[in-house]
Amino acid sequence: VEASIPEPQRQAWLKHQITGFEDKDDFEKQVVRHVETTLARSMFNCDETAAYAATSLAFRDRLVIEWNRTQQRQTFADSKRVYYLSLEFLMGRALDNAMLNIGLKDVAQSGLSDLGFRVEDIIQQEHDAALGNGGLGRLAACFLDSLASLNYPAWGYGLRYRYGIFKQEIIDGYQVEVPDYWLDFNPWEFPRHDVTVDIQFYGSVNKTTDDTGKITAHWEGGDTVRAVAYDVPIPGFATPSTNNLRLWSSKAASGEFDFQKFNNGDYESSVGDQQRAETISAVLYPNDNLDRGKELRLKQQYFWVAASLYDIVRRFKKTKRAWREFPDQVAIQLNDTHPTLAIVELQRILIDLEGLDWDDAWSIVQKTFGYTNHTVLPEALEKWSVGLFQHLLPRHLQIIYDINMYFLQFVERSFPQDRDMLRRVSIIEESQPKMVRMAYLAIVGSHKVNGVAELHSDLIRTTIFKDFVAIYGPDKFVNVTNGITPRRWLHQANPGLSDLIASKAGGSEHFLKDLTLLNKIELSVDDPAFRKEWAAIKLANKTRLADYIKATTGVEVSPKALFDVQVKRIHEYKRQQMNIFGVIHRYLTLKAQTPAERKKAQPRVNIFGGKAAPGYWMAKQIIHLINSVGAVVNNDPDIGDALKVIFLEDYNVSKAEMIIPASDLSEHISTAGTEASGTSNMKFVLNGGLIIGTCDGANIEITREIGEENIFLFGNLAEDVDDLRHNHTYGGDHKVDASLQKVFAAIESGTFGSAQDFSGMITAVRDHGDFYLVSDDFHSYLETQDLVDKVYADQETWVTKCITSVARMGFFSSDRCINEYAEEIWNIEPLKPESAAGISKGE
Ligand code: GP0
Repeated sequence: VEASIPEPQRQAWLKHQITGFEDKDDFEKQVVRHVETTLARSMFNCDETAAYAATSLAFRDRLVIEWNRTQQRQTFADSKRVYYLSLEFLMGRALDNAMLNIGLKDVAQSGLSDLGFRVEDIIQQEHDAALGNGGLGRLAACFLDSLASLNYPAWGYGLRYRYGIFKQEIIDGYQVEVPDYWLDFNPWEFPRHDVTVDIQFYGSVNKTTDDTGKITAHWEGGDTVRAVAYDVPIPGFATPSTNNLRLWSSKAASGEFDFQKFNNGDYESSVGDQQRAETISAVLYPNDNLDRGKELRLKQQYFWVAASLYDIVRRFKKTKRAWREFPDQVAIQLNDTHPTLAIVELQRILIDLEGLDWDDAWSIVQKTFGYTNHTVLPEALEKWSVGLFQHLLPRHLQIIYDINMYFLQFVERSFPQDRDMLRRVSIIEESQPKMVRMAYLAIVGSHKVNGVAELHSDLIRTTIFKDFVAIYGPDKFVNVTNGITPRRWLHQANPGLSDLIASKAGGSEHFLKDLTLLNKIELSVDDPAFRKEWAAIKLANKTRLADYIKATTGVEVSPKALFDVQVKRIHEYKRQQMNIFGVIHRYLTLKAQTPAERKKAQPRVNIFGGKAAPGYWMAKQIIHLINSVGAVVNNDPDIGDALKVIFLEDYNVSKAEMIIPASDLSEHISTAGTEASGTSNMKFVLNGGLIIGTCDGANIEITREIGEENIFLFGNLAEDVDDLRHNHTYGGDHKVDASLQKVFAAIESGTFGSAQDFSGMITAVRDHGDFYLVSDDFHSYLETQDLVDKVYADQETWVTKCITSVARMGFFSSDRCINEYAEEIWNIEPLKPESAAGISKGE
């Protein structure tokens, strides 16, 4: 390509090679230029919003230059790429991350100060990019950071929702949802109006036979919607590599209007078509760990998957390679079953459009895909009705039936004696109505299936996917324990602690790229100066959070109290109800004490945060109870600083960055066997907080790494859950724990407002089988919380546990996790820029 450009023109281009700013003076110049030309403002009306915009644009200029180079480098090297398909990317803010990853935050800080601004205030101007619900979406964002930081040739593909996860307001103690329109000003995306794909829906299938007798299917008619690419640059840390996140936006295929209709005077309906098309990428579905089976959701999935595959195939075709080499050039990872249609779509492209034989095509498909499972909860496993498929994607349904037929023939040959096997593993569930089981389709079409923590991977092998292990053998099912990026979750969120660690662990450029270097700080665990600084940093982080609590809720909390935090989506399986029942128990205990006894109690602040899915009635009831308990406890003069209960509104990524570093104790208390991994558990420990948790998800591996003396584990084990549940229903004398009964009595006597408002939470435990084992675990939970108080009272011991834990957290970097995917699933290599050190110089 480059050779085709004539020499004089080449010289002209090269002479004017663009570079980003390098130093403070340069930075200021770029900011002023953007204020005056891009924003058409001046020093007289440059407010913080404008300063944020101009600063972002100055950084964006730098990113774009490296991003172009990275893409060129990857194209020239013709290296294998990985494509991470995720319906959710919970990115949070971009500016602070860009400053730190590029390594020029200091420059920006002093430059902004010269111009009259504080960098912290400017960073706060940015709206979170909240295109995700919870752990699954944030994991995808951490993965993008690691992929770029490790120089892997990788793209993310997702949807550009006009509305991300709703904004949560708490009004009179109840959650109210407000739309999150976040695109008013977004400097981090580049619309690519020239990169579009027309996506087909509905219609019908015709088959034709050629002279040789070969049958070809043609999908015809129906509606067309246009996908437009929006690109978001993803900077690596301490490397020039800058990857791409491509998000698709929908619009009417005919452009602005259907001119036919418009000219016929049917203006309204021509605008209506436009709006219908735009609906596809309008809004993120706000459910976490729940499948709702809505038609628009399936439309979103196909729209996104078809546009992404068209793009990937187009890129591959430019290399002029043979189709069988496709899996040597392309790895596609399916983040949960949401993109499973990609399997069917690639098979369709290969057989219907490219004319490959079924078997050749299918072998390419299987080698290309990997599937990550994120949950064993049955209500979260995706199924779509055959009728809906037939209507929306008739050709895809035929291909699914064929995939299933060949698969079942294979199973029948291997297990001729097990007749029930075919019914159990069929991709089509023979229910009323018939359903397509997406997880089964994903397994059949992938070469590797992974769980996200050891316990979870064991559970999928022995429970929900047991038959498939028998069919394919154990090697297809692997574990890749989740990880988090230490750049955002330590360096950015907790600069004080990051700097202190860096002083012992070889500098931040080193330990943030090789998190196992954290172990160096264990040598300083007894160093009084180090310990003092450590404690001071925690106190400063808690003071910052206390100020925020005061400003947003009006409640005054003491930064000296033990901060006990549970922030995550509200879900019965995550058991915020158990936490608030425990808080009520503590309140009742304090009330029964004399003032002198109360003085001796460990003061605590219980902090909650998290969104409930708008249709999740029980989760909303839990939020309401937390707020109602807070209203009573926080205003009870008997209690004072001994106990405060806070619900922080609208928990999101940027709030997590403030809350997590301020925690002493965080709660990860899901019913054993239900939380696939959890990732905030890792963030809290990395920031010098201890955790109270069940033997579930990654808590188990955290315990193995940091030592069981450094974690507060309690509760029943996953292997006992089924028996306990069975006993609740059939055991006869199922009795609610005595302390919990007292809590229920207090609620029912109206201590926290109308008892009726909370009756669902009580009957779930007392009368409806206590599916989540709240009563079974309650006693051990309370005992363990008492133990926490005892240990916390001895601050020397506490700090030792914190430092030791952080020192042993190296394993949980998403860099380790991405390297495992690269080696065991994708078979890709990093593509290092020539001088990875010269981050501000490019190559
Ligand atoms: C799993 F199935 N997760 C789902 C889902 O729909 N949404 C979602 O966020 C989460 C798991 O619950 C997790 O255990 C896990 O760490 C995360 O996916 C990433 O693997 C905690 O959030």
